[in-house]
Amino acid sequence: MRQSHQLPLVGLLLFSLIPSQLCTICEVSQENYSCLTVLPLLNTMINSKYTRGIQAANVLLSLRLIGIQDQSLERQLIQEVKENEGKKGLDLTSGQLALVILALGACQNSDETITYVHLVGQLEKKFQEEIKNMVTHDGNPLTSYYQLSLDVLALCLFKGNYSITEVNTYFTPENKNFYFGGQFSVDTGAMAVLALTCVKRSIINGQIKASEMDLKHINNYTESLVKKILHEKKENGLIGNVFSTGEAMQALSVSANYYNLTEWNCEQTLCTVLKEISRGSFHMPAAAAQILPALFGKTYLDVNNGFACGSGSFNISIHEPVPVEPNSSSSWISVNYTVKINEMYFTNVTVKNGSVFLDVMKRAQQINETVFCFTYAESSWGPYVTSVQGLEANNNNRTYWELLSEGKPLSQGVGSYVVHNGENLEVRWSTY
Ligand code: CBY
Repeated sequence: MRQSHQLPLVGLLLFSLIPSQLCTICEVSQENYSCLTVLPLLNTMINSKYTRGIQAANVLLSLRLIGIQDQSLERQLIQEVKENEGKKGLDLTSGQLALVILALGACQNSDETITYVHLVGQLEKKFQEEIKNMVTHDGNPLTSYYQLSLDVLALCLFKGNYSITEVNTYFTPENKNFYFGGQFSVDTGAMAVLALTCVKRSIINGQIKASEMDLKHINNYTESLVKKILHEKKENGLIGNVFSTGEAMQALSVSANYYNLTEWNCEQTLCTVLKEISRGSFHMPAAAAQILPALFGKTYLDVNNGFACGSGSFNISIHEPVPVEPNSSSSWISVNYTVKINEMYFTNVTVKNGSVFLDVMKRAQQINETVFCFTYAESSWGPYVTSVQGLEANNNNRTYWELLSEGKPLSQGVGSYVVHNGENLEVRWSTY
């Protein structure tokens, strides 16, 4: 318990001391450096209000991969799964269930994984429901291709049934589900590369039967997705944006034979990521969980590879929430807020300095309930806006409420994006 209060301070102190030679290898070495980089991330992952219930799966998976045990988190997740099973059918999305399977099965011996075998059967059904939805709704899954990739990955790693023909039909890199508004989604592509690599390995080692043609397709898809991922590499080394980089690193590390090693400077990417960690960019547990494995050279493909899992040298149990510092400055700022459907609905609101997008939406709603009313759901990335003026986002139609500032899409959600004085904010009814 006492540890929890020390973590932020120790993390902060050590952080300012990160030596520059950290950037000379493409992995932070566990013996020498892990505490320097990882403490702030661990603190975020374990102490956040978002590491609750099913959202703990992503965190647990990453912790296990790097060899950290957290029994309290494990108990919490198992409890959540049991409660969910009590309800009629599992109330989880396919990708959430896949993450639960990956998390509970990660780095365990085979006896322990047997306990969760029935979950794999449920995932098979959920994966089929995704496919069925695509057939009936113009190729749109119930959720996203990010989740379908997680499904294939979990089914592949934990010996579930899936059809190679379906994988080959749906995972063509030109499929619209790899794109949002015409932009290639690095997160989605990276997860698909991990899934396809697992499938490829299963074919090669004879675990699953497939024709030579199937294997050729999988190779071609992987190669093309890897190209698209590398195409999104920025000058500073990030791939896509700061939040997709961790998973892109995992994808590139399992697919090194599909690109020329001069095409990606892993050390540069790692170095920029370390800087971003010190700037606090990974303050959401989902963000921390998605970057952590790559820092240790681990990938989700290592979950059932006992040797590759972390050595388990840490054993922590810290569950004191970090007290949120009250906003010391009580100054106020004014921002412009627009809801755009076909028409524009505009207001100017005054909020406390340091407020996030969600505060602006709440304030606008107080001003005019009819025009600015909205609903949101909690996700592992924080609140996700589901409706404005009663108009609901719908995956079957690829519609959603897009967040913008000065006309440009934001790369953070309503709960994290801190607004500035005089800023022009917008929620826009969009298709992806
Ligand atoms: N998780 C999922 O299925 C999510 C997959 C994901 C590709 C995800 C990003 C990547 C990840 N690493 O987790 C994703 N987002 C998807 C699929 C979507 C679509 C959701 C609907 C669907 N079909 O499932 C959609 C509608 C295209 C979408 N994301 C919208 C948004 C905006 C949300 C606005 C709102 N209504 O609240 C927003 C804010 C973009 C915008 N400007 O409007 C957005 N996403 C962002 C910024 C993000 C990043 C979050 C970063 C952060 N710090 O908050 C993201 C990591 C993520 C979550 N989206 Co989407 C991408 C990134 O920037 N790298 C499955 C589950 C089991 O884990």
